[in-house]
Amino acid sequence: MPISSAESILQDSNLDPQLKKIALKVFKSERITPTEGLLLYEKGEIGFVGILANFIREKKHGNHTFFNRNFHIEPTNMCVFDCKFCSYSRLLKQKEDSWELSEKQMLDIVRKYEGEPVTEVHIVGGVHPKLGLAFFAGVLKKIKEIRPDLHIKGFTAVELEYMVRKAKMTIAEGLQLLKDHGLDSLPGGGAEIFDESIRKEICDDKCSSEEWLQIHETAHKMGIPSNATMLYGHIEKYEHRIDHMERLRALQDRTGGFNTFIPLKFRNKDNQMSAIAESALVEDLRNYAIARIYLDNFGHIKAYWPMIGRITAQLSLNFGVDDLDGTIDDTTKIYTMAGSEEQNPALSTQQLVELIKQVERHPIERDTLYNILTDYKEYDFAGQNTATV
Ligand code: V47
Ligand code: SF4
Repeated sequence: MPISSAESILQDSNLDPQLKKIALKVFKSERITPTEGLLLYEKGEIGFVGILANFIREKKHGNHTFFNRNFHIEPTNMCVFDCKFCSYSRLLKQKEDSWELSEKQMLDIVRKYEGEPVTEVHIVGGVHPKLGLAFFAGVLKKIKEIRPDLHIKGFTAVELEYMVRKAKMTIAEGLQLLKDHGLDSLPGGGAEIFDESIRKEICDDKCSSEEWLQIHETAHKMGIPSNATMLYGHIEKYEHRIDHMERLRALQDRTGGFNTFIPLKFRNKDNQMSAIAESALVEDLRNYAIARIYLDNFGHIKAYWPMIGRITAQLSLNFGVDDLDGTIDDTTKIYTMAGSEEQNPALSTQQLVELIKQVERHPIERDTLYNILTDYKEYDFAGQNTATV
């Protein structure tokens, strides 16, 4: 960020003194408190929080904007749980449109990418009453036989808690089994909002906040890194978002095992919370920014472009976001069914790179663990690469 933006904040005599104090802390790389986080939500205008978040983002990553080449496998949309915000689950609701992939169908998806430079498969779906731990361990092993180079990011804490409980194992035993069969990291889903009273309203029957945090802590201690999400823009209040991020920040202090934080904007199509209006773009950008400011110990903030759309994704890069997930194809349905901007999310690497360059950021292909694979600043798609790392 140009120094002048930071200076202009500090020299602004009309700025609320409490906000100025927060700005000073941010410029000195000091951690803000929960009360200060709440103040940012309540009083921090978009331009103000944007300058602070961009300062942190550029201090950590300069202009680099990360993405990876991944694909999704969604084994099923049948789910034993009944989250009120979910437009996807089909077991407890109507049964039409339901699917359940066989092992062969999942492996065929992996084979489809033979010879393609994808580096990650993201496996996540509904919590099926019968597809259990042993089944999925077998699938992971076979995926690795086909593509030993592929990083498997699979199963939310919600899926894990259910399958491990059904297998009568401890979380550590279940995770070890999956790790031995090829699981490399956990996605961030299922976190929703940790506040117990809100969780009770929106997803009462699935794993508790405490269980979600414990599963991630156990995974981190076993050398399995993970992501964290927050579902926002429904019935929660700002204080619940701060409480959510506070619990994540505390866990990250203990383990350092989170790769990235992904705010997920509630989408209201075809679910039991459809009467709730979706959050405005300004709120989405403020939320990215405040997350970047609050989660000082998280390396990365991800905007999941298939859900928020390409234009908001571009804007988010000035509000603390440094990662746009990947060049996923149209195999992910959880958001398209909930009314996301992108009805058939697919972007080629070239399109994603151009999207990032259009807003004068520097595209970097990463692997799941944020190792740099290719620098696209000077990349020539028609000829050869002129600047690989
Ligand atoms: O936990 C469900 C969310 C999550 C809706 O780790 C909804 O890289 C908005 O976790 N409106 C699953 N959100 C997806 C997920 C994820 C996505 C992308 C990247 C990663 C990662 C993880 O989807 C659920 C829930 O919070 N969700 N319904 C909805 N109506
Ligand atoms: Fe099931 Fe996940 Fe939908 Fe909840 S959000 S009903 S756990 S698929």
